[in-house]
Amino acid sequence: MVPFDEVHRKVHFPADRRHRLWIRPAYLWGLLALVAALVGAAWLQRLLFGMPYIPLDHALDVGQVSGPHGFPGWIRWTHFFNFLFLTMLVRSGLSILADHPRLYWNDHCTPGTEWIRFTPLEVPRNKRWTAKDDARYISPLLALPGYRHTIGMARSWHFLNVFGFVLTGVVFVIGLCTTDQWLRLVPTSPRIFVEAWATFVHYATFTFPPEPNGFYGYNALQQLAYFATVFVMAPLAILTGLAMSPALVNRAPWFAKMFGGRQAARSIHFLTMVGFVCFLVVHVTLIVMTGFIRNMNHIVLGKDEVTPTGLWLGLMGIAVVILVWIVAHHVAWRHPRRVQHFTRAMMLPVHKVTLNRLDPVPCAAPVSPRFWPNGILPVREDWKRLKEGGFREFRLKIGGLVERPMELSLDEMRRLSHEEMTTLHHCIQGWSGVAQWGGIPLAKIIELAKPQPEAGTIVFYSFGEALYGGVYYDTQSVYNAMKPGAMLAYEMNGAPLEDEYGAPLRLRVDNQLGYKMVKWIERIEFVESEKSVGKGEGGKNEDDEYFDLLPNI
Ligand SMILES: Nc1nc2c(c(=O)[nH]1)N[C@H]1C(S)=C(S)[C@@H](COP(=O)(O)O)O[C@H]1N2
Ligand SMILES: [Mo]
Repeated sequence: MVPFDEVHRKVHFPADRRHRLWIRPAYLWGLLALVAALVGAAWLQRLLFGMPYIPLDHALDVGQVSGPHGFPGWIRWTHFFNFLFLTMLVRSGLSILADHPRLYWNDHCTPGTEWIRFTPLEVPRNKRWTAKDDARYISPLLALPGYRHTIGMARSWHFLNVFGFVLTGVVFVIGLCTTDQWLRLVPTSPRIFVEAWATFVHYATFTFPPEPNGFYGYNALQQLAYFATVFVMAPLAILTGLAMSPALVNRAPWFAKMFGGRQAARSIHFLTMVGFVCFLVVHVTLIVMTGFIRNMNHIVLGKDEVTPTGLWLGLMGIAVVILVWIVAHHVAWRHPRRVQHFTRAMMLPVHKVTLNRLDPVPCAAPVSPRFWPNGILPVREDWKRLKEGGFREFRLKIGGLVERPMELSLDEMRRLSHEEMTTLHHCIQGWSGVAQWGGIPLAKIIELAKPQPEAGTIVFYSFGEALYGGVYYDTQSVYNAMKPGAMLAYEMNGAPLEDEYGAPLRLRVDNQLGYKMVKWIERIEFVESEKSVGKGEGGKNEDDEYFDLLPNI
């Protein structure tokens, strides 16, 4: 159960819960102009040339059909599960979006460059404003699990449903390809575009086109819409989802570039969601308006009849989906640890054989003009004293299961080994940024300290506190610490690390998300496994916010 004490209430249920949608005016006008142009053209055509003719092909000759028709069981079930998983993805996605309520086309996420934002606030320039400060409240009626900064649980539900969504899609496409049902979706003649436009002219001028019986065939616009959701939007949603993975993007920057970059991928991921929701609204409206009872029998029972059974069963199906939303909401708030562990059991093995094997390569982009900060500056007296002395007195303590425990000053580290790497930082909240980091490779620390064979995990303890109090810490497997670019950084963009960004020392491991990269490091400790530290989940965010142990995505 998430404790809803004063600190949690402040984070999850803040006083400022205003919603506001702002879209760059040029985009809004562009969209309006596009819609006006299409509808205007439709009216013009109708007024000047009359309503365009739509050929009534075999689809209308009910009962005399030789081609594909009907809705076999695999279509009816995948249709149901698709509705379930898609709505769960949308709802959990909205919680994720609210955690960084801005979308950009540039990977620097420079405040003011967003094209859309879901917050009334502009980023203040005169005070420290972290990404956590920027997170917005979203109603749990809309989002899963809703409230503010619940991204740990939101991601759990999102990823669990990805498994279901992808599996459903695979079953559906295999079904299509192994029967003649694909002919109902895939356009086989360019004539379809002409007919689709003719159909659009009907709708846009408030006239129903001649309606084929959906049991036997679709109208051209309908077919194109179905084709686009299955073969364009769904793959695009999956690929842009992957293009937000630090492990993948920092190994193969071209993957994100295909979509215009990591943030463009995030924007497109959002737009596919908008596409799915628009589709859902239009789809349901037309289902209701073009023979609701018959249509429900088609998709629920697979029968072309006009009896109420399909409608009732269908409404029950919808009720089941809504029940799943409600149960998921309660499970997220009451049993977050179980959800976290279940998600880990599903994801970790997959990550270990896929994304986690990828090694980061340097990023070619220029450094970001303004890198979003996160976290709470240390308030400890010893850190403040060290800071006053320019961190000359700072000694990094390295201990635990090592043959050679040691203390190192910044100068000593610099002399031991210095490496530089420019990387794209990915925060779990959604923003990214490019910076050049300079520091000592973790591989060098491991070589010097000589961990004992049983030491599998390195713990990094911060001088700073975490969101809900207590020392901020996180862990790395020794395996990951040996990767290229894994370093203790004391420089950022060629200058000593500023306080805000983790002075005197911070971690960089750019195949993972930002929360793993502890700032203001005080000491590091080699242990057998993360289970012996804190609540045993692998880090302060993993303990308190139900984040993943291995966030390669
Ligand atoms: N000590 C400490 N380290 C921390 C955090 C924190 O809250 N405390 N936040 C993490 C998160 S969520 C991110 S995204 C990065 C942000 O690094 P930046 O402030 O340099 O952008 O630091 C990570 N390291
Ligand atoms: Mo983060």
